[in-house]
Amino acid sequence: HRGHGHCIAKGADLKRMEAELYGRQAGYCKGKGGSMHIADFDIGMLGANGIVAGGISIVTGAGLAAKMEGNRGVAVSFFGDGASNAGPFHECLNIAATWKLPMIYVCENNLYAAQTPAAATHAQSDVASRAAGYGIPGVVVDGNDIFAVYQAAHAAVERARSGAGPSLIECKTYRWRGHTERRGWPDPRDPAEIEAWKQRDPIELLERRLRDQGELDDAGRQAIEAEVMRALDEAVAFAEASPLPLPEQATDDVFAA
Ligand SMILES: Cc1ncc(C[n+]2csc(CCOP(=O)(O)OP(=O)(O)O)c2C)c(N)n1
Ligand SMILES: [Mg+2]
Repeated sequence: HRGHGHCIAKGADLKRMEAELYGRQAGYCKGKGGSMHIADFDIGMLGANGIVAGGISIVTGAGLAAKMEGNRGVAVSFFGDGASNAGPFHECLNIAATWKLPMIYVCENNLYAAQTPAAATHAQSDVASRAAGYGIPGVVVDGNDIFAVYQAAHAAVERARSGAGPSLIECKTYRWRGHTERRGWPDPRDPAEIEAWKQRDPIELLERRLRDQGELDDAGRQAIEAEVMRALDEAVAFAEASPLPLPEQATDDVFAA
């Protein structure tokens, strides 16, 4: 589900996203890609990816395209701590640094790759420190603090637009639910650790800060919640009204098998 928030933030259509989750024809991938492969090229969302680290190479290609076209575009790749151990991460950081591509690599480090704790696969706790090996800036930020993320992202966008090249931002965060809730795949994490992170819910942290600053009150909070629920209800109704793909469409849009 890593890509869902990115799609929404980038302006993807909730209705077409929901229809894809339902496996319906009106979905982003006509109901055949599923939750993990939602893409919308029209808004510059190149797609989430079920291949761990696969998206990093695709987005580095977009960074190269932006540089060649000179269009001030900045390509942003989101991936996990597990993905940062895969070859594409290292190959792409190396070439993007060498060619000074307008790129931001955002590692959402939730401390586990599926069920495996990062300490079992990383000799160093900070992925950001790897940036030094490629001669680019690497920063660690509190990924649950939207303002800290915004500041780091702003600096990285400026750097990319100035022609200085890529940055690596490591956002420390957490996944509340297990990687999978399939039977036979128990969640190995300490319940106290999960609880401690729940106390640092990024949405609640934002809400608290906005209330402290007098930017949000109960009525404002309720209005946002009502708007979100309305949009979700509309998306679900849209998805349920769309037909399933037909058997004869099974091989449409399939380029290789
Ligand atoms: C190339 C590849 N290898 C293995 C998998 C199986 N797999 C799915 S999720 C995952 C762990 C990814 O870890 P991380 O990047 O930290 O993402 P998170 O589990 O935190 O969402 C693995 C190995 C895969 N999808 N793709
Ligand atoms: Mg992870």
